[in-house]
Amino acid sequence: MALVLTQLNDNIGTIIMNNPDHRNVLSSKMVEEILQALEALERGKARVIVIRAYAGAKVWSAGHDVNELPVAGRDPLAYSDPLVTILRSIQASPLPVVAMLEGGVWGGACDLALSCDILIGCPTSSITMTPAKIGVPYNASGILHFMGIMGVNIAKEMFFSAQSLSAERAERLGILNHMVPERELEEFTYKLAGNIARNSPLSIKVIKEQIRLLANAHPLSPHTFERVQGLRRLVYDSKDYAEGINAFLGKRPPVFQGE
Ligand code: YXS
Repeated sequence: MALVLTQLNDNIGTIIMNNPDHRNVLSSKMVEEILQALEALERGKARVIVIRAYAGAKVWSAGHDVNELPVAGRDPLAYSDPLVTILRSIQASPLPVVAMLEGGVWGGACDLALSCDILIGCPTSSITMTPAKIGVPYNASGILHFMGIMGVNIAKEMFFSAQSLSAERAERLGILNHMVPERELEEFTYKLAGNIARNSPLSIKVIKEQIRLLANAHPLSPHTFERVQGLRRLVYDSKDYAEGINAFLGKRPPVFQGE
């Protein structure tokens, strides 16, 4: 059964994550289907893309599939990881991508939403960053992404506490472009998408790529890069990383030892 539905109306493409039983978890299969939908819409007549969950979702996406996190000793968010790949694809897409958020956004799904160009939520769309809850060392590009969008202090609070950020606060902080009542979410999203679709696609494509290039222009010495990778290895090589995953799969709270 397809995990993703794709639609195209009036130059507006829609990618619907449609796996309610597993809360739209970003399994490699789900990610592959999102990627195929994105590439098909880019080749077609779409001028803007909306990515959303099935209507009425209480969970937009539960994030990375914990069953697919590698055992301790391997980088859980490596460059070629399916989730990390789709983040780059959305950020590099020539089309503006609008995240229509209803329901909770968890873990790597937060980075998926934040990789979109415009985020529109409703009161049910909370945002929860979970690496510390599971013992995962988030990756450098993801952390820079969060810092750039919400600032260092809010990023630290989200990563350290793994507590949910309400949609109201997310809008106040500029993480959501808009928060609208749930019953108006779809109409509001597609009205904005329609405005975008009527503008110059070439101008938008170039401006989006300029913003991406300038936002990622971080001079990082090889030494600093290697130090970051070494720090992350301390975590994904740790007993805590294995404990976090086993606790999640065993549906019990983790007991972290700090080693
Ligand atoms: O037990 P069954 O087979 O029915 O499956 C259950 C859950 O196990 C499954 N599921 C997941 N499976 C793998 N990976 C997940 N992330 C995941 N989330 C859920 O979906 C079925 C229904 O889940 P259930 O019964 O818990 O649904 P619920 O409505 O009571 O609760 C919805 C959630 C989202 C509050 C709850 O499922 C939940 O807390 N899920 C985990 C959210 C989370 O911690 N995600 C972060 C994953 S790790 C990640 O994204 C990155 C590596 S990082 O952490 O670095 O950002």
